[in-house]
Amino acid sequence: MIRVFHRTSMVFLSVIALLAMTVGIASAHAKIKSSEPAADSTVASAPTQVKVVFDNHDPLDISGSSLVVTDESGAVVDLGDTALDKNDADRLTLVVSLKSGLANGTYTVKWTALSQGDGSVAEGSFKFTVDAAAAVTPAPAAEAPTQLPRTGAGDSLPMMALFSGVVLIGAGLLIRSRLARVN
Ligand SMILES: [Cu+2]
Repeated sequence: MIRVFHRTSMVFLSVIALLAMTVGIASAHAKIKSSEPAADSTVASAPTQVKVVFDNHDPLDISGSSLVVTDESGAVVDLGDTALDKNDADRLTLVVSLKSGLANGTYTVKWTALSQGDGSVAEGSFKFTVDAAAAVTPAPAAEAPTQLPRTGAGDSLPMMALFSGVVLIGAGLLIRSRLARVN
């Protein structure tokens, strides 16, 4: 009886331990530490690459790791050359090149990170926005002329007319007095 109980409790404890380990490992799988462009950021010029630095228990295995960047229509805008950043000795940084001259808009970076240690795969996504100032300026500038004269001229025209009238009357009086003097 004691032996059976012992065995059962060992199995029970093993299951609990396994569950705890699984949960522990799951929460420690690769996650983003930082990125360029940063998640949810807006950049003023089109980036030429996306770099993602991961926080993970082991180096990343490039065979199962990738960055895929898509535009708002879902079209892929990266060059499919995801690689480990050679400058990161920890092998926790992925880099992918982007097509040149990306248009203004919001882009999605979908990442997949395969861990060398336990072969676990983590994935997720984040967005960044390209908003070049030059492409934004013309819109508000085009609206301005249609509104300015209406309100501005409406107030200043009567004043201008009044001022012109005063000047004309003044000039007329001056000319009349001069003519009167001559005669
Ligand atoms: Cu893991």
